Amino acid sequence: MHRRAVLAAGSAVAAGLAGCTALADRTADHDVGMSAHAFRPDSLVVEVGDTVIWENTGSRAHTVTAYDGGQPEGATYFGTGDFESEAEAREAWYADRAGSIYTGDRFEHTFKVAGTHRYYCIPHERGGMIGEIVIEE
Ligand SMILES: [Cu+2]
Repeated sequence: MHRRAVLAAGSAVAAGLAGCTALADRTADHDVGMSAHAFRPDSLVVEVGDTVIWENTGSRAHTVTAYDGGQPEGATYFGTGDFESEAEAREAWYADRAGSIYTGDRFEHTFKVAGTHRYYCIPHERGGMIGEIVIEE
């Protein structure tokens, strides 16, 4: 399984209002990229306390949206946009595409609970754009 240290990403983090940075700031690395309808890799193993950085490396708009029922006990919702739950994120996306990230945009989340965190892209879920982040102790 793919495993790597996550960079400290000082500048990317500081610049990242809501976890997204502008195209011009694409100097740091990312952990999960996005093609037309897939997260790459679709499964990533990191450790508790690690920050995972997604980047839209494709040309379509995507979301990162955690499945409410797909998180380990005690884990909080994560996803693009400023939402508190999967239901809220879905509603906002269907209303006006809120929560979308575009080519070069980033999203990051620091995982504090061990276990498997499942997520998907709202517009491409049916096309199989589903991923998981496995957090090890
Ligand atoms: Cu997508």
